[in-house]
Amino acid sequence: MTYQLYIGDRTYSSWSMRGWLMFHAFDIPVNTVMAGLYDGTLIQDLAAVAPARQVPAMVTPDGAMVYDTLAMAETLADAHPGLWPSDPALRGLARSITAEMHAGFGALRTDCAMNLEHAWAGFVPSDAVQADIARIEHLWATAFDASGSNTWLFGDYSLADVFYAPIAARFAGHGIALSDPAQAYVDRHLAHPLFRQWRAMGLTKSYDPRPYRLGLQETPWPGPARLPAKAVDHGPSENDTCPNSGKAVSHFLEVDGRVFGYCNPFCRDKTVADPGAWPKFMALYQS
Ligand SMILES: N[C@@H](CCC(=O)N[C@@H](CS)C(=O)NCC(=O)O)C(=O)O
Repeated sequence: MTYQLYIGDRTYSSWSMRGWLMFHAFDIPVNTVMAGLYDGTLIQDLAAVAPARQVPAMVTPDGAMVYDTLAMAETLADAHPGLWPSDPALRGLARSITAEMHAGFGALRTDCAMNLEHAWAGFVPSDAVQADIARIEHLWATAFDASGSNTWLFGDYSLADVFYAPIAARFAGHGIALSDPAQAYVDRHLAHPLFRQWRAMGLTKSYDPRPYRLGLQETPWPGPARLPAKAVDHGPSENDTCPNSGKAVSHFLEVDGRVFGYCNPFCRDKTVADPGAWPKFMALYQS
């Protein structure tokens, strides 16, 4: 038995992103179950983890049900070393700024929904949003000062970074002007392979109507440049077996006039969305 993780739509569910990152960033094996956050089936899809009524939620290998990201983080940290900073003072600070994120920043969360599909041009933060931004920048600067890190908040990627990854997405998606260190931290999240993989999986699903419209101009997502790839109907492909499963290929994509195959549409489509996010694809492409 392994962990079961229930998540909602990847493009929009910032809490689900945290739940997923807290497994994958630390190589904790997990089976993921999609719940219909935007399909009206959320409560019935979460029946196995009642009384949870929001995503994410998880079931531990021992059968314990845990349904809130902070509770999930501490439950995983109890069982797996290395999720929080090892230094007690840094660990206390990391827990504090994580708890503040979990409980706060209501104006930012209300006005700047996470939407990994594209960015907006011309967003003007209200005073309340600006105050949240200033507070977050202050917390990030405090973490960098205390840890001496100029990469992740406390040196190695920790649960604090997990909780601020969707904040980075909200800042990037709304073109929020930041100090250089804060912008570098946002860019680091956008370039992180797991962030890119999460986003690419989200982009395999389309929405009509699309949620969270702001009536502003849409601009391309500001993360690393995407290799131009498109789905194609037919092979033959350079590879006979799927890079992920080893099974025979049946679904195809084209990059730079070269065709590659996968054994199912989801793996093909998430690779089309961002080929560079997937090391096994890039190994094939660069071979
Ligand atoms: N405090 C919760 C918040 C989870 C949350 O708000 N999840 C949203 C999706 S991002 C949700 O399930 N919304 C559906 C609803 O509230 O009915 C946590 O930290 O896990």
